[in-house]
Amino acid sequence: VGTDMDNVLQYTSDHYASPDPTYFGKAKGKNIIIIHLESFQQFLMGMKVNGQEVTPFLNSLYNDKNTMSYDNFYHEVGQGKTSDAETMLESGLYGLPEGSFFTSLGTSNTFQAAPAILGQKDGYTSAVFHGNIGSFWSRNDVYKNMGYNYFFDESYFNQKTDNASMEYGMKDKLMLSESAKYLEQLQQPFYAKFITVTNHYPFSLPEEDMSNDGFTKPDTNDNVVNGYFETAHYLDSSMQEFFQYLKDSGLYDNSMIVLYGDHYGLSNSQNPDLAPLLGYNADDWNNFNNSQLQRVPFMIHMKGLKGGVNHTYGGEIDVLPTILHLAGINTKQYIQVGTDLLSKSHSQIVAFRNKNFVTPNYTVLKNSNGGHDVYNNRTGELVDLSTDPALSAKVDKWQDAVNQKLQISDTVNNKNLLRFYTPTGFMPVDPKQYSYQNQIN
Ligand code: GP9
Ligand code: MN
Repeated sequence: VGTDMDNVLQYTSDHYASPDPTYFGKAKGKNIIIIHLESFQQFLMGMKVNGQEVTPFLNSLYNDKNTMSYDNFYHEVGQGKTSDAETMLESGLYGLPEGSFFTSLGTSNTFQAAPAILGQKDGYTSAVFHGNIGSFWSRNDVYKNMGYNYFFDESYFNQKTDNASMEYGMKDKLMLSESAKYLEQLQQPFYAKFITVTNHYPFSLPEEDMSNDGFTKPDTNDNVVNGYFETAHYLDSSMQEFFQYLKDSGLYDNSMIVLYGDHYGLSNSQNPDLAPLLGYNADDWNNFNNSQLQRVPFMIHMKGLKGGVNHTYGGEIDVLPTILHLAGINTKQYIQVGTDLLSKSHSQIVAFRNKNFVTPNYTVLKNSNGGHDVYNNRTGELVDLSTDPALSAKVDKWQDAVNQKLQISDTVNNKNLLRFYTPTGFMPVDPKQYSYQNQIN
């Protein structure tokens, strides 16, 4: 164990990316609101269907002068889907190559995660809002290990009428509007996460929740593809309502709001039906195109923040150091394998959970012959590595870096190594301190 931990510490110290002083502490003491946009992919941004924008509010936010938006930000989840995305954002470590880290190890492992770090370093109160039952993905155990003060699950919400919920929980608009009464009572500054769910497979929005703004879904051969645009449109409108609430309540003025898409909504098998809507011929659709659709939105919005669309390559593993640095918290001593997206030394090699990866110029995907295919991002063409030994050597070097990063993370998680390492000034989290039982209803 000694050597394992030594290797991990060596790795994080070698790969540490120091914060850019322009951004460090920009959001110091602000509330931090994380909005988890379920199954929301980047291609939706700015897209029109039947002449109408799918996500008009999020589009305006994306282009807002106070939003830092990313257009080369990738999801990096495996089978753990939502829970993997949460794992990365909260802990700075990946989910597992198989299964869900939340349900297998997250219930017992030691964490040094966002709620505890922000709570201990800067007095943040932390809370999660989610309209599903608390045991889904073992959240009610995992959040205690992360040091979340509150978890407002389905039992905290009153709207239990027949049509208030769908398969994975309460409809977003109902969950978000009813969260207000709890959010307003949280001691500030708070770190609050809202996990939306209506834009979830199979993307079938009930008639009564459809907008009356004339939006009509596309008409492809696949109903799941068509429905995706309708539920995304609903999610967009629920975000508009939520932002309006934040403004009306005054919380907006002292909050940094972070939005991200957790993972794909449409799977590779559905992408050929989606292709024509994106301007592609379904017959030409290939694995490179699939990998491009792993992009999800990442936006940081705050009054006074200098916005713009940032083309830096990165992924979900990079969010925690980015946010902590904005909050003015040093990350050097924490075991996090991503790097601050705003740092001059941020690594732009984006590792997918299956060891495929993307760099600003190339996309490298395992092929069925046990080797890998290298695509040129700009042209989408396959690169012939046999004619370019220099590039071939680089690809091998990048692949080693990707493998190492995932392996370091897996070692920490599989061996529960954080129980042997407590950063100076950090107090281990005692999950017994937290109870999420609802005593209100
Ligand atoms: C359910 C939700 C969905 O509570 O967060 O998880 P997913 O199926 O996307 O992993
Ligand atoms: Mn999800």
